Amino acid sequence: MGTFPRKQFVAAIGASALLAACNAPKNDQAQISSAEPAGVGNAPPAGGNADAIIKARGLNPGDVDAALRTFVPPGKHDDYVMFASGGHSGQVVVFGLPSMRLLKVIPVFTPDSYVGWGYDFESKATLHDGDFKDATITHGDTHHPALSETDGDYDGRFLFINDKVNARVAVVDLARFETKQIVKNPLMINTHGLAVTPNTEYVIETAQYAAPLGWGYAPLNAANFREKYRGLATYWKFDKNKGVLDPQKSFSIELPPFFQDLTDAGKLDSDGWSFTNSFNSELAYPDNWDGGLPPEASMSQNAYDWMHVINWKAAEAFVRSGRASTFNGMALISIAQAAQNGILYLLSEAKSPHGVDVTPDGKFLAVSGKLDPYVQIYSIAKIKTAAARSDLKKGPYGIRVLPLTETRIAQIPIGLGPLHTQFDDQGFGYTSLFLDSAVAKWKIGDESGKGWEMVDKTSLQYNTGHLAAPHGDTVKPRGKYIVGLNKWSIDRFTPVGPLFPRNLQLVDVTSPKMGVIFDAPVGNAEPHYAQIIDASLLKPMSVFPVGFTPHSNGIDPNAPKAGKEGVRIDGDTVYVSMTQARSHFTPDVVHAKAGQKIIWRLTNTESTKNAMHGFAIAGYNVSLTIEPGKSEHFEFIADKPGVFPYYCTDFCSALHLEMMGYLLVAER
Ligand code: K7E
Ligand code: CUA
Repeated sequence: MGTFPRKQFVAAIGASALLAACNAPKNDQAQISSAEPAGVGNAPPAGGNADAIIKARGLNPGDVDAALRTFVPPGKHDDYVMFASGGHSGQVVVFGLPSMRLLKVIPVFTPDSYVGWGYDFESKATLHDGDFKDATITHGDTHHPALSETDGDYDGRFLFINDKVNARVAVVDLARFETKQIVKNPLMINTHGLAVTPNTEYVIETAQYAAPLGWGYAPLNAANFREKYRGLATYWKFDKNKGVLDPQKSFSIELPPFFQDLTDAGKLDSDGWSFTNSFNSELAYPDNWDGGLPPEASMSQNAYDWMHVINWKAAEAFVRSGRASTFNGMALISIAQAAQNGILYLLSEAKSPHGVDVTPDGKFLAVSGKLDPYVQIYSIAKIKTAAARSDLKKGPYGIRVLPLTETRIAQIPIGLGPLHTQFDDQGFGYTSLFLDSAVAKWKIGDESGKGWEMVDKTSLQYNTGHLAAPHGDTVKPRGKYIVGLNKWSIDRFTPVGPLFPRNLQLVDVTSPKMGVIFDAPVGNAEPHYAQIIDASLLKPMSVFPVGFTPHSNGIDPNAPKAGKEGVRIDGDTVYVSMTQARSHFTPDVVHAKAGQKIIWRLTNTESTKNAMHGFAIAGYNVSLTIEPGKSEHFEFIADKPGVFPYYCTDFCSALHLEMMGYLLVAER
């Protein structure tokens, strides 16, 4: 093009459509309302004939009913948004309800070359914050998403998610739908449960497989397992203003080496308490190798396991009084301290428990044991009354035991393999049945133990894990739907090879009889748990102010600015200050010499909604998607001489293919 001005070039080729596509007006978001997008394809087909379609497609009236309940017309938005864990993909997957449309995948513990997560300097640093000792971990096993709460209800501001395998917790900022922070638990190797307190004072992370605290070593034998292996509950303090977990103000409670599992926080009447179940009251460990039982047999011999009942407000006061010790930089309350100061109690629960869920009024606990066909109901008022008694018997590790007979008020027979419970707005609980592959609906009764009964049951396919309901674990459940997060899909979908999709099933609960109304295959790892929020509570940004960096959640003073771009060489470092906008990079050529370090800053200067641009370069492992306004930076050593095209990876305009440039790395 030589010196031919770009504007004249566009005019010269003369296609007004092309021009419009290349230089779309900066204010086009004003022309497109978010609720009613303009454009073609939004009108229903003319002359639709429902009867003919029903006949031609072989549908029955139930199919049509289900279709109408889930159908969200093109261009219309869903009422609810579901955040599902991405299992061992290390991600969070976002769906709209009731359409079950996939809206977004948020990378958390795993690098992602679409979003550019783990490729730019800032997100790499966030991933490094989750390092284990010196090892950078690039996978995660996400289990339990937990939305931030205000007054016991989701507030739409943050999402927390844990990594079971590496005991990490991440904060996703819902202003950006982007991971903001990752913390590694300094005491535990792995964890499982995650829950928030009603005003997000704390994010509670509980252990799974016992190990020496502080990532230590102790040979595996009965004595060591009893004395040196430990469980844990960590209360991560959340700083709501900064939107980050504050390890300095967080604390942990040492627990016996029972394998802690799910946790729920008390609310309303039971605020200040948390409940963590566990399996392996046997204190068994894997010794099949040495002639003993395999772990699954040795860990399920006892008829009962132990629930940990924790008064976290008492624990917080204990830490503030300065009596806790510190281990690996975190305040730690020992088992003895917790047992002697009204912080920790044990309570029997049916064997191999999984779910522990507090009812919306904060008055009752629903506990399910996988090997027990009941939902066990406990009164939290009775738990608190029992905890205040001075004559409680001591159980394992000197921890006082709350009497089962005084606290458990009902047992609802529901079927095989009960796991997890959610609630609706009509006074019902819904519990998944893993072995029955079903969901059971039961009525919430009263304190005297009356009125707790199953009212309905419907089959799901297959092996349901968690259930999710709109605001289903808050003080204000919204009802309407239950989503079954199923493990297997077996015969539900067109075959796609031996790795089958998981199947999420949407269940309508507005009628007395529940029914499956939609199957949503997920081509991703097992989505263990999900939370569903009223979409109107989410207020994400749609464009960033130009120069925005997530690192400081504000304008980066070093962000490249339009008109001020350039390449500066200082010693052996090349500083690139680059902008991108439809349909060019400025500058479009970067020179370096082999071995020089390149510090490359890139701002997308667009302010138009959705006008993202990609950036990828051959040979140097960089891939980014930069949203309008955002500034990112990455660094590498230009150790390979050669000619390296870089280009925009997002088809952003009619001249997208031309949106490219060269990095020229000369031999020394
Ligand atoms: Cu049941 Cu990790 Cu909640 Cu899986 S967990 S199902
Ligand atoms: Cu920018 Cu394609």
